Amino acid sequence: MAFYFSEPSHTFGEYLLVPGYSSCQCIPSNVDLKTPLVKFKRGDEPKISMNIPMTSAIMQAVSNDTMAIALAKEGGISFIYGSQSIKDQAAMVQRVKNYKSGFVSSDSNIKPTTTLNEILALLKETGHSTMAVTDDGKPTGKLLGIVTSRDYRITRMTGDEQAQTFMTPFDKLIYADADSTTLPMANDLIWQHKLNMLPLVDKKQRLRYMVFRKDYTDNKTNPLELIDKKKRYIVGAGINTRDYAERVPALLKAGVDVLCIDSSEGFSEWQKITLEYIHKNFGDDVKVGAGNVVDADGFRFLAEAGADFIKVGIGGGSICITREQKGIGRGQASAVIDVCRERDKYFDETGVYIPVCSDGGIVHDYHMLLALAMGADFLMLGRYFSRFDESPSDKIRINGTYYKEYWGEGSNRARNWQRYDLGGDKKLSFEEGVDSYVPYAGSLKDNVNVSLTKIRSSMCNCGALTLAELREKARITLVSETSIVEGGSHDVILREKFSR
Ligand code: MZP
Repeated sequence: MAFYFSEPSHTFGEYLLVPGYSSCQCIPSNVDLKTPLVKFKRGDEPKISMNIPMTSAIMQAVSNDTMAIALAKEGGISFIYGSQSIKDQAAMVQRVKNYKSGFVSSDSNIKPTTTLNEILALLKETGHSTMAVTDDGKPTGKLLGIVTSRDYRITRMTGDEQAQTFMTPFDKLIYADADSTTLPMANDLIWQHKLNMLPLVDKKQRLRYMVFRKDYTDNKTNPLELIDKKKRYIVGAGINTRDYAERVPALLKAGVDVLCIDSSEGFSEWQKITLEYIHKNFGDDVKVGAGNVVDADGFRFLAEAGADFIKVGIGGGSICITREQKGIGRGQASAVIDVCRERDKYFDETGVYIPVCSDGGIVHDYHMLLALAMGADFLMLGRYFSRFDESPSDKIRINGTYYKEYWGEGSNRARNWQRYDLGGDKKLSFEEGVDSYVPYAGSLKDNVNVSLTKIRSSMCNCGALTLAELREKARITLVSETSIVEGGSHDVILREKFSR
């Protein structure tokens, strides 16, 4: 006979936090949102932690290199989507790793013979307006000059002009020696000469690095930015259980920091095989998350298979119709509570802490707080990030209001069959996701700051200054339908109704 769960399946909107005692120390500026990303033994430090508990979803409409850079600046991690060619995904990872380290390897390079039209096409592709002109067009070729938008005037040129005719030539550039110049020295030169970028060359005039003024400013304005030992942004990437033998080495070569198996359902032998292959062939230093699961058994299975973090959530995503199509899934809150209980049990038994990620179904900012209070170490968000400037999708104006496009990986548009494949015929047989619009919301930085301000404030109401304290101290209640009505404004006539 089938197993019946004793509790109905609940989601975040059905719960509230009841405030606890807060001391005078409980002020938002004292709250630390640092959280582990990958598993660690009791007493050890995890190899990767995040400064805020947010990751962006492994989706075409959400996580490209632009999103990854913006989120890492705020302290979180993007997982670059895997439903693209290995080459394209690795190139995105590489762009994030090259973006900034103080010393950046040049990734927009041209030859002296490159035409203005080709330069404009490259600018559109990379978004980088500063291009190094090297003899062979390679990042480490002999530096002959620099082209920036100040060097050309599109309206007065035909587009066929070659870079060598309008670039700022090497003998007019301020540059520095790559071997002896430190980052503070480079920044001093930038300020002294009012430069936007300082090239660093070796004794043979070969380009080694570039140092950008804006990176210096970023450093000052992004105190939580998430960087590796070489001061490069940390970035993740999604993989699947089919082409990992080729995809994983390409992503590692591009410098990826962490991987995550992207699958709609993770309690499967495919995930075990994938995890074992990666750890056997590339070593335990390569960190791989797995999922998605929705109960204790699923967690235990992936923990024993070697997952470095475990992702929770089936059918709760805003664009997801899996529950309607297949009758599979579980309310996101119930799933998180069950899995986190098992995570704690596993930690007690083995001394190994495996972080849990709550993936999908976050509608309001307070849902993030609930997921964290219920035990999630961090969140994965799709709809939330898709609304921002930095997401890859188009911004569209409909009836005077701006929207961004947002589509599921299981939609016909994404056709990510690998995410849903159970050993079938290598195609998406039916849709599990929709193609939609979401209201455009502006910049990632502004929105993330508002959401985190709310989280910090509510944590103080619960008397918690860290996420571990929140998990311990949180007092959570289910709410009745009428008390949900009570929670919004009610029994008043909003002034905006009269001003229409
Ligand atoms: P949300 O933040 O938009 O509510 O949910 C994002 C999550 O939905 C993703 O991280 C992924 O786990 C899941 N997802 C992505 N595509 C689909 C689909 O097409 C989906 N069904 O369910």
